[in-house]
Amino acid sequence: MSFHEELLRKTKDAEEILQSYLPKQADCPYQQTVADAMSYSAMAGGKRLRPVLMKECYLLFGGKGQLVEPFMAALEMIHNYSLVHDDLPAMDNDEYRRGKKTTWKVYGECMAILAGDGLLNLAFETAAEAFTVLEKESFGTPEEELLRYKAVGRAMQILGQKSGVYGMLGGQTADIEAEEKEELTEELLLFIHEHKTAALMESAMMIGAVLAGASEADLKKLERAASDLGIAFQIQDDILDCISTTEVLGKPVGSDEKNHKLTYVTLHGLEESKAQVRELSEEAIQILNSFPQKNEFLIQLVEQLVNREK
Ligand code: GRG
Repeated sequence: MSFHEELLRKTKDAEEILQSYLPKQADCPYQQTVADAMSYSAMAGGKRLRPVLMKECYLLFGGKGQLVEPFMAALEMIHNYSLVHDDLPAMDNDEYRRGKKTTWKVYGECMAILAGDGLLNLAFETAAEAFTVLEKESFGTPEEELLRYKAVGRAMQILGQKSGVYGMLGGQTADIEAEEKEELTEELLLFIHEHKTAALMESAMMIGAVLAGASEADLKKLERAASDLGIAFQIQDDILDCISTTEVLGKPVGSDEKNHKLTYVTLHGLEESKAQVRELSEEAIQILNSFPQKNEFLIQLVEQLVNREK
């Protein structure tokens, strides 16, 4: 099977797992509209990159069975909540995402706010389902079982930390306030990329590893690789905003320039930005290759992400 066929299969698997945890019609007698808005945004396409990355890190550290699945769905819910809220008139005021109307354009602002809140809450309810998996699957001796319970607790901590005030939400705050600033320093730009974008990649890769039983030392290394990957991914996003087309990206291009937004590209130019993407992705791959365990698909995925065209 080629890399692209394998990626397609893994993306589809991640999507099916996500769908299985979305609200059920029978459970939503008077809240069907918000449940529909949640499903609309979660199932509107998307690369499903974070759950796929999580599963590959789970496999890298020898993870087996379904323990990782509730967390794959949970992280994708958090990612989708952030996009729903980011598109709102009070934030980026965007009408299109992934080639479709944004959630607030279809369901109105109130429902879009509630749909984002709903996805964020459902994410933690879903992650807690990992405890149900633990009750059903056998993970060896009582001591090994206890370690798995602890790992699920640690994974929930990472999930909250990397998406909240110390992670993505913190990055979004700094990004919004940076729009009012005359000058954007390199330090602030890095803080924004590291928190707004890289934190969820770190969450994905660290949770996959921790659930498979990786040590704290390995988690630290993986956090660095994911940070490199996340920053490279964001710089590539800024590059694509300059050089791609609306048809390819499924959203307006040139928005950074239109909104007078300072990015790595406006700060350093296209060529240096491309070189930085290469350098960061090489470091991420070097870290991944330093583990005794190997996952060739994961390495190819990292290469593909930073060279992506949409
Ligand atoms: C509202 C708390 C809060 C945060 C919003 C995610 C975000 C923060 C803003 C969206 C805009 C943006 C450029 C974020 C940087 C991360 C990024 C490139 C997100 C898009 O991720 P993809 O390309 O999206 O994986 P798909 O559509 O493939 O799921």
